[in-house]
Amino acid sequence: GGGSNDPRGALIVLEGLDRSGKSSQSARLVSYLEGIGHSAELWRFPDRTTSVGQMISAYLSNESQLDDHTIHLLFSANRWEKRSLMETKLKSGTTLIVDRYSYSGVAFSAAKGLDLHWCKAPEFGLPAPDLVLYLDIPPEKAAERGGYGDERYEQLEFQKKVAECYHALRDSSWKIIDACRPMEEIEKQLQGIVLDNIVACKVGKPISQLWS
Ligand code: FDM
Ligand code: MG
Repeated sequence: GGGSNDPRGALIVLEGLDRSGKSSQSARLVSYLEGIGHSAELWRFPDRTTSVGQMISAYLSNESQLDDHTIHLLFSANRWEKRSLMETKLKSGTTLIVDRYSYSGVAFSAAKGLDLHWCKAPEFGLPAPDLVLYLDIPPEKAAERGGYGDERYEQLEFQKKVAECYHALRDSSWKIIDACRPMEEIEKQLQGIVLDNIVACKVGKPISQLWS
């Protein structure tokens, strides 16, 4: 293994509002893929383990205050600091299932009123996902599920704005998943879509860059 002609892994991102089921479905997907013999890893952004990630975490838990532009750039920096490892893993054949990515970065900042194009700019050149699974749920329904914590952004009125901003980011790599259905039904649907996508990547589709 490891040769440059070996099949690469797929970069698969789950996006959606808080409480849409991203984290549960990401974890289930990785267990499923590993169970059928694929090399797969669960990643998430923000990655709170790095020093940039710790600044982000302090901001989200309201322990620190930051200018909206500053925190936006920190979220982006948190992806850039993981870029080379991301590319290494993909090239070595590992599929990455990523819980939130640049779309969260843009949608949450644009929902505060920052310019959409300004928000997208620092993401230019990051690896583009092969597939974005958008777990679609009305903000009111997500809020009804309970389990919003005390972190910044976990409020219904703000989530409504985030949903609108997500909408503006949809492109051909997106699959809209009805996230109001039972968890097992969604899980089965995602397994099928992801397997097809992994196969497509193995037959030589190159990794592209945001935003394409
Ligand atoms: N979030 C997440 C952003 O505002 N920008 C980003 O780039 C990313 C990746 O951080 F409210 C927001 C989305 C969410 C918060 O995410 C923490 P988790 O998934 O709840 O940890
Ligand atoms: Mg959260």
